[in-house]
Amino acid sequence: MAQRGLLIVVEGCDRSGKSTQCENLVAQLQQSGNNAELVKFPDRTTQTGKMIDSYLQQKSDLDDHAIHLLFSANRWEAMKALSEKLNSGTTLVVDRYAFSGVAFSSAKGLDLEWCRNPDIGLLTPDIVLFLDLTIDEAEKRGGFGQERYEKRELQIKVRDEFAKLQDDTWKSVQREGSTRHLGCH
Ligand code: DGP
Ligand code: NA
Ligand code: NA
Repeated sequence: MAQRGLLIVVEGCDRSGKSTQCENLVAQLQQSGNNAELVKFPDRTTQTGKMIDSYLQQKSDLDDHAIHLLFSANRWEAMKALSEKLNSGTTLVVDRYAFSGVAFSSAKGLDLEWCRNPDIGLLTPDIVLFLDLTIDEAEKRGGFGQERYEKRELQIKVRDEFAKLQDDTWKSVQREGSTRHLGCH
């Protein structure tokens, strides 16, 4: 049987450079002979993903709790396929995961523990890479886009919520210009 792949989660605020770093990491893993694939949440292609996409583009409105549960469902529906890939030896680099779920919803004012519950039982990451960047730096890198959460005040709160979530599996990667440490191990 193949050795199980690693579940590597990459988290950060919007404009932290996550997408590029995820692509680089997958390419590096592949070049060094590993089976590796990129996974992105939310997956906007599924039924739940289409509702999430519409909400993020502000084409529809949803109760904060309801959208929180949709984001979680969007992860749950992928678990079987991801589990099979890991078991067959593929390492997965995951662009956003349950930490984003908790950080964004609790930044909007929902109770942190309530936010954690729906994601309990998802595959546990082997490592979480947190790309830290101050919101000032994020804005300098081209500014935020037009989506619902891409606003300075909310992003500042999201970064504070992420700081509450870190544990031993986290490695905080200080992006250029980031001054505040979220716990380097
Ligand atoms: P992205 O496609 O990575 O740009 O993510 C879309 C936006 O949704 C971004 O502002 C982060 C936010 N987001 C990602 N996952 C979740 C989640 O599970 N819950 C909430 N509330 N927001 C999320
Ligand atoms: Na975004
Ligand atoms: Na939400």
